[in-house]
Amino acid sequence: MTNERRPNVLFFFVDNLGMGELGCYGGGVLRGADTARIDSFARDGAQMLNFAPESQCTPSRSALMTGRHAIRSGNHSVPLGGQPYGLVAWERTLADVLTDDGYDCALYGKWHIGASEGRWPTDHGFDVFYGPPESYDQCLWETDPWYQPERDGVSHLLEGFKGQGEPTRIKQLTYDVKRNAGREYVDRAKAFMASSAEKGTPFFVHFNHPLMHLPNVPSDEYRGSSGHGDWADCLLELDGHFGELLDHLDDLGIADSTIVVFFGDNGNEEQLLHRGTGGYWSGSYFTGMEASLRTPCLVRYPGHVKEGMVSNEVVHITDLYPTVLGWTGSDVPTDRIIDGVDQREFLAGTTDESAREGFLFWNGPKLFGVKWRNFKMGLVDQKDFWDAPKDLIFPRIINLETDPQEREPVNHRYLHTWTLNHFARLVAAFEKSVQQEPLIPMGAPLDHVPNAEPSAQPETRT
Ligand SMILES: [Ca+2]
Repeated sequence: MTNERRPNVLFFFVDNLGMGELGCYGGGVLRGADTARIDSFARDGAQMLNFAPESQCTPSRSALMTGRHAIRSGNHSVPLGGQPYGLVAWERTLADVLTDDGYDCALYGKWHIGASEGRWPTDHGFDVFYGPPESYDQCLWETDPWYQPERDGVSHLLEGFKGQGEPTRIKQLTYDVKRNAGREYVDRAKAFMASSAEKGTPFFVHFNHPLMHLPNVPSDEYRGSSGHGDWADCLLELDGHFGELLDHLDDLGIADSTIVVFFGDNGNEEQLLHRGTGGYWSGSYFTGMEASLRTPCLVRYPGHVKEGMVSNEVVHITDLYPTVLGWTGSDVPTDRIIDGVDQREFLAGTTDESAREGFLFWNGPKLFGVKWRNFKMGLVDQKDFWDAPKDLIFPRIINLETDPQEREPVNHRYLHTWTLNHFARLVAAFEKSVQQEPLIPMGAPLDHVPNAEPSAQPETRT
């Protein structure tokens, strides 16, 4: 495929976006913020009601970039306290593949799947990276009376370029820098898209907004904009920044040739001062509850995605990998397990059914359950982030159509135990795939290749 025919790709990836925040998902004015631009965008393409991220920031980002469950890549948990982590060199990210097909690739905002030599975004296909190495909570350090920067370390916003080694420290990641980082990312993304469009080179812009990750405090630009407090101001900021990027595509005359995906990386934040909402669904991120297993996802690609489509079919974040690479005319790697399935026909409206029936879900290294159509098999009881997980003596089967709040341990009228056949089938398929390609352990060396070390397979607790 020649570059003239290849579409651009813009991901607008929102941190910790609960299902109850946006107007098109039953939030909006109920949250004090009319998210009119996002809601209007939803009607221009496909709106997913059952789009599954993974349950934490790092695993979701790993799954999105590789098309593989994070457990396969050793990125199943958010890294804590400087332990080695991240993608091994063997992994092929979306940007690795698109770079080989002539794309300009940029990442703005959080990466969170490697902060050491060989694991930066600029080592995995991105020409440009501007963002923090890890998580935004580090911007709160400087507000903490017990923090001493010379003793405890300092987090920075970084800028990196492909082929130039370690990214450069631009400035300390302070509370005010975090608040206004979205503005910086928008300006940089607009300049990058304009430059590529002018050259006639297709681009992949992976835009990671710093909202709705704590601290959820609006930028100078949006402070007081809603009249309903910080949270609503933040929602208006998201809406405004997304609208600004859409307007930019229009101004460049490339809206029709650009795949735009607006989506979250996981469910709603739970920490008290920055608590989000899963809306219709119960629970928080870092759990196996539906609020953790769903996040908004809107896809627009004129002529390829059905306008006005709204669906409760199961779609998984790994599906974006083969789907986007299908649209860009790129080859999906065949030398490794890819969990994502191609959803192009489903999104085009050619069929009403998703290309997948369900998926396994983990929290950290532990299998928490399996979803299959409107049913869920839970293996662990844990509602919110800080609740202690409890192993269940018998799998809990939930029919999400009759018990969306997941209040009953079992449907006493029907029991639904026949669904265990389907759950067992999905688990068996995963276990078979692990025999074919061992899981990469967390913290594996950069040059680790899974098939070369079959004995390296960690416990999967399945
Ligand atoms: Ca997140």
